[in-house]
Amino acid sequence: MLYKRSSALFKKAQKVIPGGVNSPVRAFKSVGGNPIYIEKAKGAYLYDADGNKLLDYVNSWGPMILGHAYHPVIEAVIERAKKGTSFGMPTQIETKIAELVIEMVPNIDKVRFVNSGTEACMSAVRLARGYTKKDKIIKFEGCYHGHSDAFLIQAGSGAVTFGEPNSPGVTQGTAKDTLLASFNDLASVKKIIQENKGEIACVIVEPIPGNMGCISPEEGFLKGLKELCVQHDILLIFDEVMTGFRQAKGGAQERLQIDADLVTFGKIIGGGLPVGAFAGRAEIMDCLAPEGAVYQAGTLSGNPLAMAAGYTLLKELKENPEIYTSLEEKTAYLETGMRKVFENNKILHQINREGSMISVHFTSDRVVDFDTAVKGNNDTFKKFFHGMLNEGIHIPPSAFETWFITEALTYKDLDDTISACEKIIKQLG
Ligand code: KE4
Repeated sequence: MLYKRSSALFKKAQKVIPGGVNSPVRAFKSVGGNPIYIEKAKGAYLYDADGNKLLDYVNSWGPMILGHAYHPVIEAVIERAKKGTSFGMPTQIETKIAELVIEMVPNIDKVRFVNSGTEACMSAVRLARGYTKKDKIIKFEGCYHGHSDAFLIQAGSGAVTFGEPNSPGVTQGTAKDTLLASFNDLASVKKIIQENKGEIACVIVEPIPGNMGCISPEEGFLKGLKELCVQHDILLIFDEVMTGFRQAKGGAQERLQIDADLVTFGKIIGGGLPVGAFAGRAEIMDCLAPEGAVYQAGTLSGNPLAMAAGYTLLKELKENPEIYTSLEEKTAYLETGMRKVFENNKILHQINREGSMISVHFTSDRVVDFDTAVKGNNDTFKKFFHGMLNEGIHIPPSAFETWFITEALTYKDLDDTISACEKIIKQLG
């Protein structure tokens, strides 16, 4: 594969955009080399600036669950745009998508739309603090909830990619209110609660983390976490920005049969346009302005184009639940195929999978939390990443990311991916 034009475009971008990108993980810092510039995409395929056709396992980091340029979504956006793009006043489409989200997600009464997953998580934490009148929050090492100050305390995703878990610019004043536990380790949560009795507003967690690669919650962990929250009058926030509408139509709450007090969404909910949301039972959500005193706002929140895109995609998912079975089967097929390749070539590996989220780790230890995730051999991952890219397979440019499977993938695409994996692993051997 040639990337001459992408490299030239990247050079040009670096003159006017910090790092040449609008989000760090796109810069390929964790895997080396220059990012690829995408011209267009359709279904499971990307078409880059050098004319390469790439099979996509990033899918805009989750939203493209039914494939790129999904016709009904494109049509909905075109039609909606003809009516104008933004009014700064309420529109019916906002109510329609809110009603649909409430129908799809088991335990929520009300939802507020924002413009990103970061905004959703930041706002949910502020709401939890306002509702409980307590300041401290618990998050888990390696879980990523966006780039709000309170979360950039050993966040996963981009920050881990750069190996600087604490971001400059976050004040000690902020950091002191964010307490760090280890995922899948209830004792670490209990210890923090004991040391901060009566001061903790909420626990925020990715129920199935996707920012350390994909991590499965161990049996009883989330149930135990919920019990601790109930016992100590702490709100449980599920960050479902990745898992929402992906793990099931009702997200991880439905798949894992555990209800959180507040849930955040992003990615799929916007159908590829900038949308985040946070939701919960009315007694909490009604504390938000203008109903209540907890302030939260946004000029483009509930933007009609984004609402139209998100509504159309969610409706497709709700009306075709067999999609989730198909996604599960396709991802399991890919897992089995790659596992066979790694085993046959005696490569130290772990493959983690939950539903249509999957990740590859070059390590002998099971990857169950941040500490075990960082033990992965990043040099091997880099070679794997670039080797797959040269075979036309675009996987996430970081070992600390999950792959996102799209229903647009065919079994031939999956076989091609497994064959590419075999070719690269043999070269690594
Ligand atoms: P955004 O602000 O990027 O829309 O959402 C933040 C966020 C919140 N919660 C979870 C569980 C997330 O995964 C994310 C964002 N995910 C990353 C991928 N690991 C987005 C990619 C990027 O940063 O460019």
